[in-house]
Amino acid sequence: MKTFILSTFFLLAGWSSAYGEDGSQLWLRFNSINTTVSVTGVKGTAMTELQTYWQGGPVVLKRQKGLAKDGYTIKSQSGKIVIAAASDAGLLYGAYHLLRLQQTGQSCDQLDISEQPAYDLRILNHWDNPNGTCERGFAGKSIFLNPNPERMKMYARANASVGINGTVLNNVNAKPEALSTASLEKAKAIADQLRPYGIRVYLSINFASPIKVGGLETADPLDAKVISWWKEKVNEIYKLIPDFGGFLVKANSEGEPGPQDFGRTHADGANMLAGVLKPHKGIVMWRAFVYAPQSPDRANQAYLEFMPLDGQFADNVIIQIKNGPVDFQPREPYSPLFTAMQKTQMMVEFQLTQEYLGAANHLVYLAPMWQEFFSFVKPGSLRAMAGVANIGDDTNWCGHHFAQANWYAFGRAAWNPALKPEEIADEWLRQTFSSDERMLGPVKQLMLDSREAAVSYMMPLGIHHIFAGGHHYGPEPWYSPKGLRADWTPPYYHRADSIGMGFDRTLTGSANVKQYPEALCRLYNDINTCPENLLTWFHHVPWDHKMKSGRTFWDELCHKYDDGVHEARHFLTIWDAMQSYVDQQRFSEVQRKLRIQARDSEWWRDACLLYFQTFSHRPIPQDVEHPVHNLDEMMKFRIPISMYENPENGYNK
Ligand code: GCW
Repeated sequence: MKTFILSTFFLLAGWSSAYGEDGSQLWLRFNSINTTVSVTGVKGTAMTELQTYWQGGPVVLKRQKGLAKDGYTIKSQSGKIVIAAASDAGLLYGAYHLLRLQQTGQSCDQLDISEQPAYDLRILNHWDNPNGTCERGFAGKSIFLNPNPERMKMYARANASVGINGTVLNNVNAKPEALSTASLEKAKAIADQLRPYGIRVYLSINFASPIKVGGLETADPLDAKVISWWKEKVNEIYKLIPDFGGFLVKANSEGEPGPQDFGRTHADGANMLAGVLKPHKGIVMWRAFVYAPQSPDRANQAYLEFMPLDGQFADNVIIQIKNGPVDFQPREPYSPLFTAMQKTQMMVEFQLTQEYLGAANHLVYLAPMWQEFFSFVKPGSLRAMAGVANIGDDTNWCGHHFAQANWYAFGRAAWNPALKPEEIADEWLRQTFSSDERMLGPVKQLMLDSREAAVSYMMPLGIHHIFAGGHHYGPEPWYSPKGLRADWTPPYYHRADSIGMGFDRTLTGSANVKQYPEALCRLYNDINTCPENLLTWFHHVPWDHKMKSGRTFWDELCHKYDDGVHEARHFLTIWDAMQSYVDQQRFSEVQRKLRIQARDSEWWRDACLLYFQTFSHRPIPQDVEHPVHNLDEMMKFRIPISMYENPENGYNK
């Protein structure tokens, strides 16, 4: 009885800042359940959600032909709110839109809304392994290991509430057993749970599956036996999961098998699978993340392998390209394939999990990075958007409460890439924390500044991939163990020497600039016009090169790193002042993380400046805070992998 009274009290009181919250409710922190509002019309998940959480006037859900797939309208009509859509999914998105208006405190009196998504396919990629580890995951184990029905439901609702309609259940480094009958049955169980929320499941496949699972001698995509093995496998999948979405494939990349092992091309491999999936309306998402140890410039490789195949891919193949040409670095130029390929369907892959951005310890809001990408790549030139999930079985799902914002923002941006990062942050904060302006203003600004700050304290001015070997958490610009392939070591990227630092990708260097449209090629090729935030990406910059600020490059570098540290500290100061507007539990958990971030930022600055100083031989300017660590100590220190992620993952690069 006592528990009942207490919990009723909490429900009535709503989520007051006096009580702890654990983040498990994400942005769906509705404080009333089973309202008595009339919701009539089409029955289904949209109706259930509204009946449970909507507190406004009567709602009618109706089907309407002629609206775009997944699109909806919401209109106020004679005292009622009418949500119309062509499909159940559209109605559900409309229902969540209405709930979002409620949760963000907007008026629902005179509604006249019409929405349709920019992309049909808005998809999460989980890098989850069969043993429950998540590659580059920082939020616990895989949620799919022992799917808990309540968690699955929450996962489905969270995705649907931001328009995500697909999920790849397993790692692109796919174990062949992903296609065993036992795992397919598991995938079916998950698909059944997600279907009512308009979410389809997809699988990553290992290209050598016909050998490893099927016992064949080859996986040559042109071999008749191989093709019929795939046909049978795909039939088996569709019997279990009739609306199965298709395959995601990492082939001939980082040691994964692929068509090139049999003298065939990416197009041969992708088209074979596409042919098998086609009768079931399935698709192939074929990744362009390829690079080779012998390549003089890793950034050139995807273009070199894929451009000759432009126009050769089947119509149900989409080439999935990471936003940048190297990896998910804090800042990269966009991958030149996006503007070069003209006759191929493409989708962008963003990384929500912060492999290269401080794992689940740093607050880095990613929407500004995606906005930057879309300022170069026209959203309309893409077919779809994929995000590498940052989700695990941690109570708060993402390890850091603010990492939830990246999951949220991904869905919103895949629905509408023109949404501004500040609008998305505003919505998310209001729903996840509160609409109190005293919190909203400063914390929104913090979020918006966070990515640039991380770039400053980690890798300003175009520096990239100077991460600690293996887990990529902290700085190790010196990391270069004997025998390790060069492109898995930072010196390959920073190339610091007595003259300067940076990777010469100009026409007289690796000629990477040539892969960009002519105007950009010219801009990037000239050290005096190249944007300074990409300077060492494209140029080997002399230490004394004069920057726009009037400083030398070396002095500018010192200032950038130091600015980053000051910003990270400032984030902590901002948050510390938020205690009265945020519940105690999340307040302290975020505070703890921001302290780590501030300390890590010093470590980044000190390690990088002291190390690069061994090449520049120049003093750290007087108006910059001087390092508090010693280089030799930092160089001796190996960051224990177990501090940041599951040690079972065991990376070597
Ligand atoms: O950035 C690298 C990661 C690998 C990852 C790979 C990829 C799944 O370090 O862990 O493997 O990218 O995207 O395939």
